[in-house]
Amino acid sequence: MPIKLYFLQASRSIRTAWQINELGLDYDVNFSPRENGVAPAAFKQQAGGLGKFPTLEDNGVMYYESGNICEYLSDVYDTQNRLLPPVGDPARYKVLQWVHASEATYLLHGLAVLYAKWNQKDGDVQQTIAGLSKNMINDLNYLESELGKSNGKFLLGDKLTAADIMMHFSARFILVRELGTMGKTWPKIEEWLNNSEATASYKAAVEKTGHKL
Ligand SMILES: N[C@@H](CCC(=O)N[C@@H](CS)C(=O)NCC(=O)O)C(=O)O
Repeated sequence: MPIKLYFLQASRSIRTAWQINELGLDYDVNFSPRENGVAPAAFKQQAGGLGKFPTLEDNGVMYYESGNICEYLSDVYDTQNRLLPPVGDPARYKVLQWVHASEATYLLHGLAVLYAKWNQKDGDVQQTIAGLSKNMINDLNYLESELGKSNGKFLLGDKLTAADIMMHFSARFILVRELGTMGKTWPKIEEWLNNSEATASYKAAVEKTGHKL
């Protein structure tokens, strides 16, 4: 049975679809649009766990958390270690640094802004956002400077890695939704996002899933 990807529209699920396409694997997509901005209850129930997406089903086992799914797919299907170097190789931990940062730093800081916009009822929300934007701008400046050190069109050189696959959604989402960016622009980030989106595997993932932010 092929891998099944539970894909919520406009979500991190695109990371998993992109990686599966990059690895050349066969997969089925169980797609759901959002309802009032969130995942429909029945879709959450089907996926189990916390009811968050992406969710991956492979050989009867459910996998959760996009970073965990990324490591699972790499360990099991990336036999040449193209996207994630082997255990013990220092290069692996450079990639994993970004895999973890994509959630634990970039989206942590970006979503803080989104949740303030959605939920703050009293006081000056713009002041809250201005405070939260300090972390966000610092993070994006760091990404910009690391891209400046890359000797290729991807984060860690001229080859796509799991670092790009995980970080792409975080950066694109933060920039498109203007989460604490305070009108600033980051040209190297923009160029890298465009390079990522120009890969055949990313395009195939978008075509297969209908992903749209
Ligand atoms: N840390 C998790 C976050 C998963 C998550 O929160 N996904 C969002 C979409 S990007 C979701 O499923 N939201 C649906 C909802 O809560 O209704 C991961 O990386 O997979």
